[in-house]
Amino acid sequence: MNIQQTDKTGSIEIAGHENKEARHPKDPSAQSAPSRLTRRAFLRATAVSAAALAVGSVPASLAAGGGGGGGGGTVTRYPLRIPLTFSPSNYSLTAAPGAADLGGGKFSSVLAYNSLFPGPTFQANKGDSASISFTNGLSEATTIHWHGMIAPTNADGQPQDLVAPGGGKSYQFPIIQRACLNWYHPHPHMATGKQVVLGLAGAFIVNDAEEAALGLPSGAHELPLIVRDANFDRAGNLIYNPTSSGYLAKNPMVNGTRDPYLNVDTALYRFRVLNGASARLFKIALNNGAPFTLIGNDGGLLETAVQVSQIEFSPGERLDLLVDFRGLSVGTKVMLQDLNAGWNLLEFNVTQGVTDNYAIPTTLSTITKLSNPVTTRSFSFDGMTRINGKEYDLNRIDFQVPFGQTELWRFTTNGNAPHPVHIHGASFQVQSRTGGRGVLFPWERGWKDTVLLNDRETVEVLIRFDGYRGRYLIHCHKLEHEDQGMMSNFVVS
Ligand SMILES: [Cu+2]
Repeated sequence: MNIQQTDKTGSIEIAGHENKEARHPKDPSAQSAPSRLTRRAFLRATAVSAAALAVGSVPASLAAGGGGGGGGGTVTRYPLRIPLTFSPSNYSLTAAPGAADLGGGKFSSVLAYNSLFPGPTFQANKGDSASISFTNGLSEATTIHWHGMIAPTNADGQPQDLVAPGGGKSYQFPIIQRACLNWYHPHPHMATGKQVVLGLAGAFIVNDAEEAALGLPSGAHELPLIVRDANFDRAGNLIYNPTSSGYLAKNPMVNGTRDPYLNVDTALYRFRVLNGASARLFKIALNNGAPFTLIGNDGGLLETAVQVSQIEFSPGERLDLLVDFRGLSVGTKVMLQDLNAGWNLLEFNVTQGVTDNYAIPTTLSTITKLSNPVTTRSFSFDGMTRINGKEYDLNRIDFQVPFGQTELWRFTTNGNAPHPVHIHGASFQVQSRTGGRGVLFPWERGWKDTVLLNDRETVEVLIRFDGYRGRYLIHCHKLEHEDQGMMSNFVVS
């Protein structure tokens, strides 16, 4: 099969071409995370490379993995990086500038957790505890938000709880939720997009007994796939050059690898997929027309497996997919594609014949439906900067939510979508979508913490906060909208 590389097509023009500063960052202090930056200054100050965020002479360090050649059509492909996996119990994590091989053996400056790009994958069981000792080796403040984890306010990594440059914080929380793929990333107001895009993100997998009993593909047949886009300067360093409407970059990356391939067996694989982009919607499909078997999403397993041939998902959303290579002969190549941009994301090379008779269970889980909401709240995602007419204020609490009661939350927009709506502190169940696409999709069943609100749409969800009392956030997960103020504090009490 002759795969045509298409990653230069379908990309969206970045206005402003602000990356001169990024190539020659003269004044790193000008790039530091300001707490009182205006929106105009946000755009002016954010064209930046990772090198600009070095503290003094923090040495660049080398990311694991990568390198080597690889076959595959007309484009040189590189082995997909598989992030290393660790327990989050008594783990030390440092954010700092580093260097990563994005494929091909050439190192690019990035921001990295423990010199890994993407960051280490955490894996824990329900009932375990996370205890992470964090050190900020950046030249600006940051936090770590555990996206999808139900964590108490003081461990949720909110913008109010900044960790200063050179400082540290202990993030401790019990793992109280069902099995799912979550992730972690910075959440400092007005600097989240920059820090995430320059490299600070990693997967956090929760397992439980219900999932284990299904005997799903595991070991070498279970992999996280963090899909995102990226822009580079002439030297190949990752840069952040957003516009106010979003960072839509010109190159796809999976697990921090450009043009990746993965050698696979004739087996069933489980891929835990995260849209780790700042603003881009991906519409994934396999180029051989085979469907994915969708078994889960943000909040874990669905009730039943469903076959889908295309899935469009937004920043922050996760998918749990089974891909069946069992009927294919050794030598076959299958491409995971993004139909929105016309990109080839990841090439699967079937290289080894094995016997795999695993039968996908028809019933995966039982999900208790939320019902009978006591309150309805409406949230209008206005422009690129406001919710219900207000820009984010760190110190303002916009509403109070009673603990343990089911509410209906309604999301509307008057333009500038997509707005991926994300809520901290609880998962929700999507009830309806009217206007716009007008339907709910199979990957929106079950439990979610991020839902795509697209043009002209109204989306309703049921939500109940039964983890913790305390301050949480609702915000747009297009990181440029979030950084410009499309975020709101509330208190569960
Ligand atoms: Cu938005």
